[in-house]
This record gives sequence, structure tokens and C-alpha cells, in this order.
Amino acid sequence: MIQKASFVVSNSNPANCPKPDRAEIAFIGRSNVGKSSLINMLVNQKGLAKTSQKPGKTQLINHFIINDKWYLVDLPGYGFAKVNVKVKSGWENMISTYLTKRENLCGVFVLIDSRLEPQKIDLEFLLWCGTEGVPTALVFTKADKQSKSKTSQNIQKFLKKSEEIFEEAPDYFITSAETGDGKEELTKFMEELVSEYQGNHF
Ligand SMILES: Nc1nc2c(ncn2[C@@H]2O[C@H](COP(=O)(O)OP(=O)(O)OP(=O)(O)O)[C@@H](O)[C@H]2O)c(=O)[nH]1
Ligand SMILES: [Mg+2]
Repeated sequence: MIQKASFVVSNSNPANCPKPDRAEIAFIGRSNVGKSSLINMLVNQKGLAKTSQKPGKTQLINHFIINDKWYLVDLPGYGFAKVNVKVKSGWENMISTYLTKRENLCGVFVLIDSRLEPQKIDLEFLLWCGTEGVPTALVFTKADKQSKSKTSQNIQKFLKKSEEIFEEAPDYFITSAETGDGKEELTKFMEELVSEYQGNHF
């Protein structure tokens, strides 16, 4: 259970992130997919991670500490067309360096909008994660926005499309930051990742 969560630091340079002395889990996905909202839902604090109706809100690597024990990280989204090319390549460089170099990273949740048909940009990002050995699981967001059957149709299509990417079917979760759906399952999974990491490192 997540009992305690607080902000630690924001960085633009992955090299300045906190000492990698504990397990870390990060949230990534398209701009506006609901990363920051999901984090707030999981930790029971509305304003902990900054959210916005406009894409491009989160621009830095944000570390939060959970139960005084592990780090949870909110990242900027990818695929936000409105930022200029220079800013965009800066973010992409920051995110890719963080994801490939962060040694204590034990899980990366890639968030996918459950309302949409499979998007090329998400599949390409997952393919990149696969080739780089980034440990990913899928989180489908905004499930409150449509019927359960529509959500599961979109998820089935996405999983079908991603068969070429994953050797094994990925872990996936269905969530809503509005209703709290998926909270227990996702929290349990994060705690398992953290325990496993600790078992291997301490
Ligand atoms: N209905 C509904 N709205 C959601 C949900 N999650 C997020 N939103 C809304 O989607 C918008 C974007 O949410 P954010 O959490 O800021 O998205 P983000 O992925 O962090 O976006 P960036 O930081 O810009 O990359 C906000 O208006 C949220 O209120 C959800 O589960 N259900
Ligand atoms: Mg955000």
C-alpha cells in the first residue's frame, strides 16, 4: 500500500537525478495520456504531480519518494507536436538517456490511451524500449471515458499489433484516474517489482 508520497526533485539532466540507491519505477507515454493524473491517483494526492488539460505539462524528470523506500518518476510525454524541434529533440534525448542509463530502474509503465485504436507512435516507442532492453509494462488509461467493451476491443487490437514487438505477451493494466480503477492491481505489481529489486540488490 502507498501510505506516504512526497516530491523530491525535478531535473532536466538525467545525470543529476538522485543517487540510484533504491528501486525506481517510471511512467511514460504520449503527452496528455494521463501519466501525472495516474500518479496522483495511485498516491492519493490530487496535486502531487502537476497535470493539465493541455499536452506538454510535464517537462522534466520528476522524482517522488514512496513510503520512504522507493522512487516513482513522472516523465514528459512524447509525440507532442506543438513544441519546436529543438525542445522536442531535447526532451527525447533526456528521456532516452534516462531510460537507458538509469541503473536502478526496475519498471517502466508505458501509458496508452484506451479510447484510441493502436497508434503508430506508441508501437514505435515500445519497439525502441524492446531493442534497448527497457523493462516495460502497459497501462491503458482513461477507461472511464467509454464502455468496458469498447476499452477491451481497443486493448485486444493493441495487443495484437504489439505481438511483433514482444516475445512474450506484456503485463498490462486497465486504469482510470477518475474512478480509481486499476489502482490495487497496479500498486501490487509495483510493490512486487520493488521487492524483487531489493532482493537482488541488498
Ligand atoms: N476522464 C479522465 N480524464 C483523465 C484521466 N487521466 C487523465 N485525464 C485528463 O487528461 C488530461 C491530461 O492529464 P495529465 O495527467 O496531465 O497527462 P500527462 O500524460 O501527464 O501529460 P503531459 O505531462 O503533458 O505529458 C487532464 O485534463 C486530465 O484530467 C482519466 O483516467 N480519466
Ligand atoms: Mg504530466
